[in-house]
Amino acid sequence: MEKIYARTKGLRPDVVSGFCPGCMHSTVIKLIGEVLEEMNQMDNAVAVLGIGCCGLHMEYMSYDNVTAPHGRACAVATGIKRANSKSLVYTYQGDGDFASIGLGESVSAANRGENITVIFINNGIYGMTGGQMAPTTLLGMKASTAPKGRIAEEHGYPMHMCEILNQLTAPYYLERTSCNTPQNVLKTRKAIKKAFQNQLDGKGFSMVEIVTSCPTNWGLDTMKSLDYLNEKMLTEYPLGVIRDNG
Ligand SMILES: Cc1ncc(C[n+]2csc(CCOP(=O)(O)OP(=O)(O)O)c2C)c(N)n1
Ligand code: SF4
Repeated sequence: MEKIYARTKGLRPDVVSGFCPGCMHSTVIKLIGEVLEEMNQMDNAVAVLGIGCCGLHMEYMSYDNVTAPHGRACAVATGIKRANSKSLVYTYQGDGDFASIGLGESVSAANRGENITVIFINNGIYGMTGGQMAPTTLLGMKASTAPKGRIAEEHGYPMHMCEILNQLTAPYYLERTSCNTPQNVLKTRKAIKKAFQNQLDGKGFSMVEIVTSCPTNWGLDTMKSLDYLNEKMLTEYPLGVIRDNG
C-alpha cells in the first residue's frame, strides 16, 4: 500500500502528546517539524523555547533546542543567531512570555530587525500557571486574576502584537494565522515555511502569530473552545498578512 502520511522526524517517535485535548500547541509543533524536515533544516535548526506550556515543546522535538528564562527568548535567540549566523533560529513563545514579561525583548529584537523567526502562540491566557490574564486576554474574558472578566478601565485593552510591531520600520514579515480549520492549518504551515525561508535568505525579523485555544483555562470543552476561538478570538485578532516586504 502506498504510504501517504508519516509522522515528522521533527517529533520524537517515542513520545505521545501530553497537551490537553483540543490544545493547538500540538498541531503547531507538528507543523514546525514537518516544515523543517521539508526544508532539510532539522540539523541546522535551533529552537528557543519560552516558559509555559509552549516550553513543553522540548519534550517532543528531536532537534536542538534551548529554553530561555521567561520572556527572554528573543534575546537568547539573538545571541545564538549572531554567534552562528548560518543556523536557523526560531523562538516559540506564548502570549505571557512574548507580550507580557518579554515585551521589551520582543519589541527590541523586532526593532533591530534581528534575522530570527518568532512563532508566537496567542491563546489569550497564561496556560501553564492556571489561567492568569495575559496582555491578549479579551475584554470580558475570565481569568484567575480577573474573575469577573477583563475590564478595560482596570486592565487595559487586548494587545495586538502584529499591529504593534507593524509600527516599527525593521520587521520584514508579520502574519497572523490560526489552526481552527484544516484550511487554516495549511495556511499556518505555509506562513511558518515562509518565515523560515526569509531567515535563510537573510531578510531579518519574521513573526507568525498563531491564534489558538486553551480549553482548560478557558473552562470550555474542545468543541466549545473552538466556537469561542471562531466567534471571539478571531473577531479581536483578524487573520491575515500584516506586513510582507517580500
Ligand atoms: C521570571 C518568571 N516569572 C514567572 C514565571 C512563572 N510562569 C511560568 S509559565 C508562565 C506563563 C505562561 O503563559 P504563556 O507564556 O502564555 O504560555 P502558555 O502556557 O499559554 O503556553 C509564568 C508566568 C516564571 N517561570 N519565570
Ligand atoms: S493548559 Fe492550555 S495551553 Fe496548556 S496544554 Fe492545556 S490547553 Fe494547552
